[in-house]
Amino acid sequence: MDPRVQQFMAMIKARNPGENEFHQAVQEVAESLIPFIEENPKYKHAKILERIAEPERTIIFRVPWLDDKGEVQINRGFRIEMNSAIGPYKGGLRLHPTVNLGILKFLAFEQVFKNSLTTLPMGGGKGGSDFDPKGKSDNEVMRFCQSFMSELFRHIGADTDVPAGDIGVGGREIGFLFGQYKRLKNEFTGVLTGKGIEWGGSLIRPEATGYGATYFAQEMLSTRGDNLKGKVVSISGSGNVAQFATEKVVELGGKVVTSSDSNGFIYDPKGIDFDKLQFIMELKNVRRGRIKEFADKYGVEYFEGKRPWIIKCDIAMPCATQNEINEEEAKLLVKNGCNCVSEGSNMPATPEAVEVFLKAQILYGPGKAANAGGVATSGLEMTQNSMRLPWSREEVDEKLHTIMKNIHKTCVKYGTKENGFINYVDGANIGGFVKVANAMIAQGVV
Ligand code: NDP
Ligand code: 2IT
Repeated sequence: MDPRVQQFMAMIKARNPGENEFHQAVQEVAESLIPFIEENPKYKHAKILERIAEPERTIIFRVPWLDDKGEVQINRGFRIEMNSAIGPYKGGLRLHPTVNLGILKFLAFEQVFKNSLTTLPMGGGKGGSDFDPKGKSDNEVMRFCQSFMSELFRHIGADTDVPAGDIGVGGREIGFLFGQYKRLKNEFTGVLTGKGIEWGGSLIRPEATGYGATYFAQEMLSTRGDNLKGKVVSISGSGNVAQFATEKVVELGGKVVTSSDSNGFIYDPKGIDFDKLQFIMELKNVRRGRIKEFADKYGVEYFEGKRPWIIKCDIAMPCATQNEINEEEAKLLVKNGCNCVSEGSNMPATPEAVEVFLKAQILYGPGKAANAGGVATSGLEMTQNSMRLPWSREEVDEKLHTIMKNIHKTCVKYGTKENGFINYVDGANIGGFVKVANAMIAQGVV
């Protein structure tokens, strides 16, 4: 490892003990940025990298709520307000039993660069709780959300910090959170994104992350004169991002052969068509069941406790969670002929897996570029809320598509190596950094 990176990481690890995912996310960025900063000493003198890795504010709070039996439950709530140099803090809320400070700091840190890449005026933040929505009734989820917002409301606002969805937070949760915010503040504002279409939401926001990751794959493929037509695509997850990535891939002529949840994955060699996708959407969004049911219904294979990367594919789109592709799986993907990875989830590849993709010089689009379509469309929702005027589906989709093309261009600008290989990791890290760093310098030592 570069000794400058090593020294920087020693400081990060000492200041943030035990926060492994945060260390991982910072190290990847430091490896791209430290050489760049050496060439641009103004960033070094202003200690931008040191400042950008320290949250502006970290809020941790108790979330007590009553379950359906009348028993008191206690969860922990978080909001990491990472960086506001180019706009209000912006980023999702995650509800999952694994949520802790280190995971949310990694997500908030990546969000800063991602949001900058969108070209929209959004700073970075992330929040959530170790609450597990699985197996909870709608009323329990509502009581949790109301309690969570009863503290969070004093820290957020349409011009301060604008949360949205992430794992475990979709339209239902945003509704409960918004209702409680409005009640406490007596204000109807665009304080959250991912709202329902009848009450301030944007068309295409539910689709945006999955669509965007597919548009990004399309852009990467086009650099090699290729496209999605006839390609076999493996997708992990079966939630919001996975569902709409599947929809767009199928629309563009690809064949999606896998879908998964935390219990296992299904392999459908004929491909998941729109009817089968409809089944997944109903299964996951309404009945909240397990993906195994797909295998039972359509008579395809189900792999309990396994991830989809053992299946031969041309393109892989991880859309579930962090560190869901390890070194061995990355090697297998490459060996099986996969030449494009577009990340719908945040930091799905371990550092060793990333190394495998970069060494093989395949098209590797890291989450902070490839999945930026979600937050970009959140930015478009904020714009519509400020104007108090909604845009049509076509208008939002076109803007999303243009934003993804521009993010790809930025990655090409900052990530193209001497031999012509586009290192999208460097491209996204440097491309996301410059605007935030310049804004921080302009705003002084704050
Ligand atoms: P959802 O909650 O809608 O879906 C998550 C999916 O991933 C489910 O299928 C879930 O399975 C699976 N999953 C979650 N945790 C794990 C785990 N630890 N191991 C295996 N599988 C798991 O979330 P989203 O689709 O919104 O988010 C998916 C990813 O995309 C996350 O990394 C998120 O940060 C990222 N992302 C989301 C954006 C958005 O707009 N929603 C924007 C950009 C990135 P199960 O049901 O069994 O838990
Ligand atoms: O990781 C992400 O970019 C998100 N979960 C979406 C954040 C947002 O504010 O829309």
